[in-house]
Amino acid sequence: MESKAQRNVSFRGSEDFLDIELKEPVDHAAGYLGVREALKHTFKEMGVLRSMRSLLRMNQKDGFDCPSCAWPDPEHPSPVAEYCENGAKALGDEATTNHVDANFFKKNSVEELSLLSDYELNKCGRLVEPLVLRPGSVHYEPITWNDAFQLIASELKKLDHPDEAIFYTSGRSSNEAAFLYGMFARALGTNNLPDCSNMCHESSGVALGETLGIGKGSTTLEDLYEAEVILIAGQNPGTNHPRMLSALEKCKQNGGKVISINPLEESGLVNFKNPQNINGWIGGGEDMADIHLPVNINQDIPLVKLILKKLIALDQISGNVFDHEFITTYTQGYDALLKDLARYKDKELLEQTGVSEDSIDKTVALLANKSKIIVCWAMGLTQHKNGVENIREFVNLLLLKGAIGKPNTGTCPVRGHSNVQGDRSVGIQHFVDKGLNERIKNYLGFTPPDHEGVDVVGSMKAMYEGKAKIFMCLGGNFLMAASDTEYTAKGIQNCDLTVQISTKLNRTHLVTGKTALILPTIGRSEKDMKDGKPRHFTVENSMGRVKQSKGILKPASDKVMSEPEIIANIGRAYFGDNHPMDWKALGADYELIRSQIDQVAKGFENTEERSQGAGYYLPNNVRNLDFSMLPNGKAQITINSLPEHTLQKDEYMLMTIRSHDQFNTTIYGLNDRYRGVYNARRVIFMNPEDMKAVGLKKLDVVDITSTYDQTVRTAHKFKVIPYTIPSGNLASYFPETNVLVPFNHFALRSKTPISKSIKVRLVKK
Ligand SMILES: Nc1nc2c(c(=O)[nH]1)N[C@H]1C(S)=C(S)[C@@H](COP(=O)(O)OP(=O)(O)OC[C@H]3O[C@@H](n4cnc5c(=O)[nH]c(N)nc54)[C@H](O)[C@@H]3O)O[C@H]1N2
Ligand SMILES: Nc1nc2c(c(=O)[nH]1)N[C@H]1C(S)=C(S)[C@@H](COP(=O)(O)OP(=O)(O)OC[C@H]3O[C@@H](n4cnc5c(=O)[nH]c(N)nc54)[C@H](O)[C@@H]3O)O[C@H]1N2
Ligand code: SF4
Ligand SMILES: [Mo]
Repeated sequence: MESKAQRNVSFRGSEDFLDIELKEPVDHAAGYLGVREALKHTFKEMGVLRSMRSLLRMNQKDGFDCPSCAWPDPEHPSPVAEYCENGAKALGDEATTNHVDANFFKKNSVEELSLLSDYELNKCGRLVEPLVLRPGSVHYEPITWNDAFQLIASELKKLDHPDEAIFYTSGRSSNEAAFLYGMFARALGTNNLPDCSNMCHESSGVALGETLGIGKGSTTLEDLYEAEVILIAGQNPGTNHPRMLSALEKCKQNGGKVISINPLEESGLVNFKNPQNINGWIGGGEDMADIHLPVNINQDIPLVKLILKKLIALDQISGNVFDHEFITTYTQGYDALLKDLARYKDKELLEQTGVSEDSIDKTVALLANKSKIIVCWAMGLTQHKNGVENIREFVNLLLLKGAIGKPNTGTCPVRGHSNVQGDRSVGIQHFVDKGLNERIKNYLGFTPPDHEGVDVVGSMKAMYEGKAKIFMCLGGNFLMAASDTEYTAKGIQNCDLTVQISTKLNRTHLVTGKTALILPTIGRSEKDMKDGKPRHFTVENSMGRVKQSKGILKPASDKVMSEPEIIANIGRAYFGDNHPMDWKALGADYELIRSQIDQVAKGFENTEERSQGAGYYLPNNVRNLDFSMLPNGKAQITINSLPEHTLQKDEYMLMTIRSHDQFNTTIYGLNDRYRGVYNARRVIFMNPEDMKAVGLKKLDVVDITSTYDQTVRTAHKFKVIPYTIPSGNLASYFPETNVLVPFNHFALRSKTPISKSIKVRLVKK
């Protein structure tokens, strides 16, 4: 069912070109330039004094957790600076002194604002008071908090079924807020709890759950320091997890080797200057990757298969390349895997990878002799049709080498948002967990629904088909993050009510349901006061450690409210004061929320005390080599087929990636320093030989089209940039290219959209 846009809003914003400038990509990450860039941005956004004061408290024991990525802090943080360039940018972005208030919306209609680019929208600043967009109106206007809560409650009461409401979460929320949110949805009667991780590491969760019995990674930060080999597949740490480079540096100083598996030679992996030590300021820096394997997009499975085949051949001679005792004791499926691998021809696998045999042989020689191996990965593995299989194939490698559950070994899915892992741990999930439901019944006193809810892809479809009427978002920018932007926009516009609990203005505030609410919230870096006392909340990092975070800055305005309080108020407005969950008390007292988390969420215990200081690790069965929850009580070696990768003669494989100047849909700036691109985002990176073959020249303008199920989708006007990328592969930025990702093509089982392998054509303008 298609619906007419109720307001004349743009889904994409400005598509104009600015004065693009190209330079050589930088050959090293961080160092002096990184720090200078970060401080420049942060000073401009939030002033010098506030910046210095808050940066010193970021990632420190009595301070606040960096709002950017989920990379863990060391147990003993450096007292001077425990942050990176992008952490500082995230802080500056959140704590900006630019504000958007009711007056701003009085002057600017949503139709006018929608013509701005995502970069310009974010620059407008912090949302500082609750606002409502009434049916038919094009201007947001002020609303009191109480009226906003009553409006939500009355709309929810009109629903025929609780499944007509959808509750999205982005991974920046605290454990406390996410817990209340998840329990509110369940108390209402729905598991419609889509989450940004559905678009992110869901493939990792599924693959690791199937093979190792837990959807999380098994390594700790300290494990990386003394690993012998770290493989980094489909991840760009120099931009997205910059402090990971310090851990890699430590590993290398201890004699470890780093192998990068990536179609691109990403900056931080080539050369890294650590701004925290003197060599990093003035010296030549470290060469991070000892071996770089420039694999074709989505050809990691053939690559790992070939590595395994070569290791098997060596093992058959020496008998000690694989850990046979480990394989017999802890795994099942070894013989079946050997049999399956024998079906493949080395030469065909090699051709598919696009990598030189010499560098694969070097990798094999390195892996053959080592046992302390860690695999790190991110979106380059998860966002493909075969995302789950990609990860299972790397797990095979680890299991054969016995590199699981022992010190300095294991799986390291590097998470995105700072608390995306915690949100899932405290109950943001659309599927039914019987154990969780039992505990909710026993400890919280209500019966949660026992039917599955919708994930991100399911939400898009439900809204498009008019099956969902209320769409609420705890953070994030659903419209620009989800695939198939125009489809998603139509879906959102079908809703009666959309509610955004947010810090910064974004396009999901402009493309809305008939009625829309903006509920502005306190940021990570800001003080959360109650009765004159500051409150803290808890987060879980990428390696499963739970710790406290306490903001230090004055909130953006006295009209913003904390996330837990907003949710508790909605709970109270809907359920009143006679509900088994005491919403009023929960909104006021986070300690009470934490005690409920301890009772209901798996592995949490005595959080109030244990989350102090460096915090505590949640239980992880892999670290104890306990696979009792899996078939025959063993870790599963799996058989994974080769990815489907047929391209028509004029087609290319496109990956949608992040620039150095963005956090997901939040565009901090228009430069991608590490890739040498300045003042532009509508660019497409292309192999120079491929350009020559089709007569394209540097900075030529093309439309990018994708055709799936006879539907042609177009991303308009991109400038071509010659770049070191394997032939047949293209790269472009997300979210500008999300219009190309079909809503109904996603990873099998995890349903993560195929954002890293889109078949496209280029049409010269
Ligand atoms: N500064 C900053 N930090 C961030 C974010 C941000 O936007 N900005 N986002 C956060 C979030 S939510 C996430 S999920 C993470 C994302 O962190 P990343 O996953 O590092 O982010 P992407 O830019 O999507 O990069 C994917 C990498 O995979 C490579 N790649 C793509 N396809 C393939 C493939 O088929 N095989 C292999 N081997 N490699 C491939 C790309 O070249 C690229 O280097 O970062 C988090 N941290
Ligand atoms: N094509 C393509 N699409 C992708 C990806 C890709 O690589 N390619 N990556 C996917 C991935 S990995 C992810 S995680 C998603 C990201 O999807 P989302 O999490 O939905 O998007 P973000 O851009 O992180 O959300 C930014 C907004 O969050 C709000 N916000 C920021 N901080 C806070 C806070 O503390 N509290 C609250 N309540 N709100 C806050 C601000 O209003 C800001 O505008 O995108 C996915 N989409
Ligand atoms: S690595 Fe990630 S968490 Fe650490 S300071 Fe940088 S952006 Fe923040
Ligand atoms: Mo993510």
